[in-house]
Amino acid sequence: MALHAGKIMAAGGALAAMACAREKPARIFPNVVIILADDLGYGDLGCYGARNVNTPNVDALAQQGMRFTHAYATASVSTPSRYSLLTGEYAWRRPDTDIARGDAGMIIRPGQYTLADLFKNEGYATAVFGKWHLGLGADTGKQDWNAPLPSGPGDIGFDESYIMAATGDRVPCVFIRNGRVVSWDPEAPIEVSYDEPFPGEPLGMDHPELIYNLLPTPGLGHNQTVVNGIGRIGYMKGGGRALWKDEDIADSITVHALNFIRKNKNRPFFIYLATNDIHVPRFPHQRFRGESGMGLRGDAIVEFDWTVGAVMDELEALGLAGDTILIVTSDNGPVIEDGYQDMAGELLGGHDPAGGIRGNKYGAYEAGTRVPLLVRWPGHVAPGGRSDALLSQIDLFAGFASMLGARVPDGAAPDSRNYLDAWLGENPVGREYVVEQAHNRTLSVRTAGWKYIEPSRGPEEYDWAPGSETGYRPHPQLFNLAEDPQEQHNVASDYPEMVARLQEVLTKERTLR
Ligand code: NG6
Ligand code: CA
Repeated sequence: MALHAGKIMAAGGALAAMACAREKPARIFPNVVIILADDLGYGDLGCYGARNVNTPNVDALAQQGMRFTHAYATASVSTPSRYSLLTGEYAWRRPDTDIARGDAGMIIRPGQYTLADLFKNEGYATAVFGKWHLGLGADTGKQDWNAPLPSGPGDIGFDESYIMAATGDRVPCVFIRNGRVVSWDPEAPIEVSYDEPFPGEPLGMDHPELIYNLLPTPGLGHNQTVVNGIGRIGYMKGGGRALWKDEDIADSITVHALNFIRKNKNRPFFIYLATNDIHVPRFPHQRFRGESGMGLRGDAIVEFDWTVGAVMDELEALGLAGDTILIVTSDNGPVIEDGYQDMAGELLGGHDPAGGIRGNKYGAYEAGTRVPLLVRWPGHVAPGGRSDALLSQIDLFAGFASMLGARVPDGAAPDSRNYLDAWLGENPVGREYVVEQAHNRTLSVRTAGWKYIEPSRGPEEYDWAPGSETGYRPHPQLFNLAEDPQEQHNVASDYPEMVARLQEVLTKERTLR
């Protein structure tokens, strides 16, 4: 194993001294870049069988690294998925980790030990760019967006942040850099509410003439405040020149990440690059329009691929590719109709965003949480390989802690397990099981051969996500994935012992601690 000696020296005497003091010569400090797509499905990339869209950069990454076929996000929606990735704790252990409003207070508490803390404490420069969706400030709805926010990513281990507070379809529609609104406009102070509209401020529902870029789907919200000719969830006043232009979001996130890489090229860095692509509103830059033949959703995939390529090129240009673990994955599965009239379904042309498995974002079936996942680390991860090991994103924490030889505080990352060998392609098995969470907190367990979905009350389809299935049933569901990879035949009554065993796994996980 090549020691990242240059990085150790450059990171400062303290780090080098620490490494010596602990007499652990095998400690290595590669850069780590996690590129997390939003709502990118298991089948949405060329190297996972996508049709009608080319993703040459991600496909090249697959050629240079390992492509995983059974890697899982922890939840089938964003906030709990990201919470678990960054904290190593199942989001369902806490009541306040569901899809967050744009004015949510900090969900990860400043005192919590995060993946960013882990790297920071080992001497890394740490940063987050892009979609946050984990709350800012102390209290929901109480932020003053015109002043430095009292708490944010900087309080949970990120040296630098350049983020969207929540999602592209939620106010406030501004970027926040290190706790301050970027290009804050004194002429247009910002107010945000998720309770009451601001008197005198026009809303999309009453003023369709303001919506000139992307129409909301009737009945599916996204018709409150209008920004950049697109209706949003939530009420916002002001913003002026600080308001984002959706078509520039990918560029602005990517350029900040590239600058950070350049600035920190001589010391180890950890980057959590959470793209806005391919979440709604899908509104990629003009140069990507028409590139996919699938309309805006496909073009957003092309834009995502461009971001990945830009990072790869920068690492290459700086001679850092060999010293960097680059991971590309997604926060949850795909969705077609998610509230805007972007023709995503009509233009699929035979493309299957779920890549042949059942389900979607929000739901409990496989495609809700089984996501593309690629790992490149030249010299450590064999190029061009495929692994069927069971992986969960919740294990990034323990895996990296082990790689760094780092001690984490008692109680930190309680659900994260060290499967670094599987992540690096050395262990073909990985986890014995993964636990997956659907939007209404229904839990599933997936083993190598079986999938169990616990009984739950909830609609088979949310009326606000037509065409997506939840997988919720009032009775237990068991699928023999070896014979029935598409989860078509519930065999729970044929295998009561397997049902009991997997339910027991969930009961045990729930009662831990
Ligand atoms: C839903 C939104 C959807 C999306 C989702 C969160 C409606 C009708 N739908 O409530 O558009 O924003 O929340 O997606 O409002 S996630 O990927 O961030 O979890
Ligand atoms: Ca998402």
